[in-house]
Amino acid sequence: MVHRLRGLGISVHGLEAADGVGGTWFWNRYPGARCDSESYYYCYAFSRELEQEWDWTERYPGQAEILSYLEHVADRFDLRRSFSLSTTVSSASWGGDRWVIDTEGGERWTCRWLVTAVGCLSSANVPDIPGLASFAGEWHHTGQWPHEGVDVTGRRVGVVGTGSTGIQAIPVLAASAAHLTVFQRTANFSIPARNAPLSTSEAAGYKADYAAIREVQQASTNGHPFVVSDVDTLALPDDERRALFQRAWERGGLRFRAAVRDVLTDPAVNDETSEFLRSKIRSTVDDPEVAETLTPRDHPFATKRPPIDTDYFETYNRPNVSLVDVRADPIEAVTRDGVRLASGAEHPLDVLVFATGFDALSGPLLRLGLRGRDGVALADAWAEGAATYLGLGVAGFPNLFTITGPGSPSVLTNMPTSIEQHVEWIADLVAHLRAHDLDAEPTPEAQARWADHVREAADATLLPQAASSWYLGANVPGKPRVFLPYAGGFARYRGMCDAEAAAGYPGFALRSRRRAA
Ligand code: NA7
Repeated sequence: MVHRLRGLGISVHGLEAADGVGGTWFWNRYPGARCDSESYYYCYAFSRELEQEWDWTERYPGQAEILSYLEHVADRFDLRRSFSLSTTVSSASWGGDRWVIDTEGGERWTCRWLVTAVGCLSSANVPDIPGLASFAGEWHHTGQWPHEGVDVTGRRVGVVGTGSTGIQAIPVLAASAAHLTVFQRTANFSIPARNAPLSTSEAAGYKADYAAIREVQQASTNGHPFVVSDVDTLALPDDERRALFQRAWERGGLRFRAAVRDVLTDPAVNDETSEFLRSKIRSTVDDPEVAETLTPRDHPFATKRPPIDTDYFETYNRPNVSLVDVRADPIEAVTRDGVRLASGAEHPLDVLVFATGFDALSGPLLRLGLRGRDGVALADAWAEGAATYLGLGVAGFPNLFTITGPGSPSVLTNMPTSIEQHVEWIADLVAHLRAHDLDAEPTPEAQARWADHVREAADATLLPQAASSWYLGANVPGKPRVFLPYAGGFARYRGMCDAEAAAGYPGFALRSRRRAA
């Protein structure tokens, strides 16, 4: 965004809480942290030179490699001089013709346009468990992992949470801990990632093919360069359907879903797929009771963010790993020595890891302390749940634009693809506002129509069936239940954003600054 606005000759400055660039990949340094998108497309597409000069080393990039890439981008485009690091925004208020931004360090900034790039998964959700302060060992949330690392060698480690993060961290922690106890609330589906080094010829092939790869991404449902299979899975004889699932399983990763048409819209297709994945858990995990506890039965496959893994289910065959079902026997307290369950069972621990996720999508925006027209707080405007127009702006908050905000495809897509689409769109709008000396904010009517459409798009899929999903805000106690990302597909969404711009932004109230002055 900074690079793009600079290119338009607009004075731009970035405020960043961390003391380095990298966002998610700056903070999430837990063991096993790795991207679920493949490296050749989990990257920027705006610079052909950048695409050609950067060499990824693995099929899925690890945290350290993505962080180096982002540092490289910051240097290559000379972006650091436009950022204040270690600068946390404490509040941002619309002052009638500009935003006034205060930081925790006592600085004040003003600007005409405020663009948020706070990420969808940056507000850590640490469960409020009684007694945590009394724990004599060390505890960490995976999204705030110490930079110096945590040596678990020979120690008793507990992990709470089996989402994408827990599923990545558990096998790596188990390899060095004396004992690992996994506290599972909801059993999860997971597909093997099949990570591997990227060969020189594969990498060269991708580089030669980038134009076509980007085209497929732009035309896709979720920003990945996969073409969804047109095979009618249910029409296949049982053995052929199983062979199709097996081939997709062997290929691994998020591509699995592209092999199964209608998996998120047709309950019968989803049932078949879910059952195949359950059979894989049974055939991988030696102890049938442990396998049963690990088997998801309360939500259809992919209605919660579907993790991909390296040896996740295999890890439960290790003698130093135990699984505790905290849905059956909830965590009652953290004690000085470990975790106590409702039944009274005690699990002594030296290190407790919270892989408990985030106050997703709306949480990072609410933490900014935004106040719009008439001093209305975003927290009040969103008391019934996050509401935006196109996920790009909020009624009552003039000249505020939200990169991958709630109501946009964001977390249902390959994030760099969605981020770049928003950056381009916001830059065009800002250029338009500058050229015509206008302020802009979504109209309440456009925002209400969009909320209906976001709900309809989710309801046309099986996604709302996962009752405990963070897509719905269900993971954070007291958070209003609203389906947050836009499930209507990336290409369709991009088309609607383009149409909005081409029509002169009819969903926005555009007010002349001259008249206001
Ligand atoms: P997720 O996907 O929100 O997973 C969090 C996990 O922690 C999930 O298994 C939760 O169970 C569990 N959890 C949360 N709170 C508790 C409490 N209080 N007690 C027990 N268990 C709990 O977060 P991740 O970090 O794994 O992944 C987030 C995204 O980051 C990921 O999808 C990628 O896009 C990157 P639940 O399912 O809610 O019952």
